[in-house]
Amino acid sequence: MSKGQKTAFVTGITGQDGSYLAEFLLSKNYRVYGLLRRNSLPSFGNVAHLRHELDFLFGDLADPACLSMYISKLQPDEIYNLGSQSHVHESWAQPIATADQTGLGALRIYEAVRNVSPKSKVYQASTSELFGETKISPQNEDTPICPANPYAAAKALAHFDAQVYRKSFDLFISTGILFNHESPRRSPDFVTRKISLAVAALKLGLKGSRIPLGQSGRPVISGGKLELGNLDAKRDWGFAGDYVEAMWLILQHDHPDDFVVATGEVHTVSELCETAFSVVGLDWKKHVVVDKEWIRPTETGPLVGDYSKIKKTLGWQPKVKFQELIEMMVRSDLARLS
Ligand code: GDR
Repeated sequence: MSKGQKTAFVTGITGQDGSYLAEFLLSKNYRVYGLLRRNSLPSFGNVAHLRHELDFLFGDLADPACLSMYISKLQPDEIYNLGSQSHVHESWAQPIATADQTGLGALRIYEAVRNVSPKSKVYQASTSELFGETKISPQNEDTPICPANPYAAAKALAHFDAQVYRKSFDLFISTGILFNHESPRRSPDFVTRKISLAVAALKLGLKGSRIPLGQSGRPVISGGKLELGNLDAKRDWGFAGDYVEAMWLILQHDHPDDFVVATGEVHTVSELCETAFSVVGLDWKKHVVVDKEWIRPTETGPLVGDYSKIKKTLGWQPKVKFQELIEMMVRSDLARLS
């Protein structure tokens, strides 16, 4: 390790955010250690292209002993806790695993930091889902936290404990309350990527086994139709590549705090469909049907963030706009599937 080089320990490194953050930190000359769950075959997910530049450590957010061992050994300057069961819909099917990974996983990191590396700064990935069915719009750092699904309840534990540990033990634990953030690396379990893959498959006229798999491992189109849930849901969609810079800035601040990271723009799922289909000149209404299976027991939102605090304090603002983001995703899937 070169003199003065900073070290970062990242959980969730193989995910969308982990991969953009790893690229960002490497560009700033960090030594980056990523926690990787052991599989029978190595699986590097979104960081396969960086596997020679990153240091991987086999472990699990479920295991406090391994977290403590790594954090004690590395004494990392910065820890980014991005690992979680991050799918809202799935959290009703896996409420206990979600609480364990998403809620207790964060607490295990805070405990390890408190006990063996109190100088490490911690970034905790909080979420707009904390605001649940709020009537306040836009939401900011003072909007009441009111979870409406098991995922958000687990994230609320992690969020509140970040504040509790910060105050009780004088630790540098900050949170970024990130609104939806997407990219071509997004898993097809999430609505933006499910749509961009379906649009590309429809435009290219893919049939049978050439149709890519989407949510829950099912083909993204069936009988020429894209099956979606709530088309009226309202979200604030930004670009993941912009948001990882916010994570880093949050840890460069002179004290730990909570920051909303968002674009301040709200769109419905219908508008998202319209935008994505229009990139390839198709009429979304001819291809989208509602399937009750994807409708959630409770819906959150309208979720739209007020990012004025991070703009004023850290000078961060989003660069990629909604239209550009969706176009980027559709074009990337067209190229990938062609
Ligand atoms: P979200 O993202 O739950 O907001 O959480 P997702 O893309 O899953 O849903 C966004 C909205 O689209 C509606 N929707 C559908 N969603 C999916 N996945 N599939 C569908 O077919 C579909 N049809 C309509 C949903 O009801 C919802 O309103 C994401 C995750 O990344 C979280 O981990 C993160 O914390 C938040 O964003 C901020």
